[in-house]
Amino acid sequence: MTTALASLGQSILDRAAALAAHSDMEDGLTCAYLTPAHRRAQAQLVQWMETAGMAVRVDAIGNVIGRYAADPAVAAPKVLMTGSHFDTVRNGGRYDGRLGILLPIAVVGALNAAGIRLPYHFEIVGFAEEEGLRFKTSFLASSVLAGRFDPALLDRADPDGVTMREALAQSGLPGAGSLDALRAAAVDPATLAGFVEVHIEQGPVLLNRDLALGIVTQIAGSSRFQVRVEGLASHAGTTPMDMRRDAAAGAAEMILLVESRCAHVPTLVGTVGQLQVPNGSSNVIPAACVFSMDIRAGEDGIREAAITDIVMGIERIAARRGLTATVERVTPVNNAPCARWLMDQFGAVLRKRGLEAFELPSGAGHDAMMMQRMTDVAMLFVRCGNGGISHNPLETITVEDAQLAAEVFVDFLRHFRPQD
Ligand code: HGY
Ligand code: MN
Ligand code: MN
Repeated sequence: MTTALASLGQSILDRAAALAAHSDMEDGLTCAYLTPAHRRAQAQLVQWMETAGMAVRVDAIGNVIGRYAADPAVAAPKVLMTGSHFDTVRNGGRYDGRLGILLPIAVVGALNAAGIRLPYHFEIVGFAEEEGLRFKTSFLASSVLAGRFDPALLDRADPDGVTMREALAQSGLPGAGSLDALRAAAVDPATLAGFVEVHIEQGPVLLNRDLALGIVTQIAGSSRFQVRVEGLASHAGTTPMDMRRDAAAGAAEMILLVESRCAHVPTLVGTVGQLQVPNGSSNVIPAACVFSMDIRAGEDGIREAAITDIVMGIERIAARRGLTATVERVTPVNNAPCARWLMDQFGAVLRKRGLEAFELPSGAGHDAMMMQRMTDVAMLFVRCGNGGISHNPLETITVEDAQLAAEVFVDFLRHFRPQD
């Protein structure tokens, strides 16, 4: 086993680099749902899982699911699931999501090479879509697995006007986007022993504490919105300042409201990451402005209170400026606590190695949030270098941390016992 474990860290980093070569853009990594690059990444994962010794299937939404079958001597084995997403944000990092697929594949390869079977089926899921880049549908892939797919999403269009229904129909995926196939892809929770996700931390907490690994206590809930502000187009040179109904100026005031409302409450954060003046011209007062809004907090009540205040504030600003504002809630996901019994099994493994079993909450969203709706979950965070930056090409981990995380994950799997 020791030989098989020797260079897992390097192989994980090498594969992350190889997977990042499949990109929608030439100079950086963008892998949006069901693009040609996304399909190539998916095919690569199938191949790596098969090589590692897994039986692989691709489901109706495009998830790649590899099974490392249980020791045949075990009667009625349950399934322990792991995984994360292989889609990315625009110009993102190569470890966000992908680490949680590549690390367990490397681990299964090592177990298989050493002839070690586990007393449960171990499944790795490469989730096809978590980031929401193409259809503004974050957690799409895990929602299908968790039996929570929203059929209304099939009519949602990407920026080129292609609906998800059309994209799935042309995808070659099983079921071609039929609702029956998407519903049938749900996993029966009774078969599961739990879900664990390895993920890069995407923040500076572990780095600042000089720790390679951490155990997640809970994942902060998040709500995303699209806000459309409408005003009146008129001449930039002739319309007096007090006669304008400027949608962009109104949006600017609304964005500052998001910032100020979220600024002084612990764990509460608010972000406007997209902002457009559709069909704008430099010499025309903006008739419309569209922006995204992402609000998160460690407690659902804190997030909901902030949302209420912000939406009321947006309406007040619009009314004062003679504008209209429409606020559409895109994806609400509640706070997801991790299961103490699973966290404790990670903690025991870390302590046995003489490492601190440090616990921290996650401010970023993860597939584990959706899986937590159907089974108990836990997450292992791996230190993020470069000051903890993520959703950025500068995102990085070290080969030593990847190696340690893989070894800890092996220990976890070999000691894992389902809850009675
Ligand atoms: O936005 C998030 O938290 C996640 O990385 N999709
Ligand atoms: Mn991400
Ligand atoms: Mn992620």
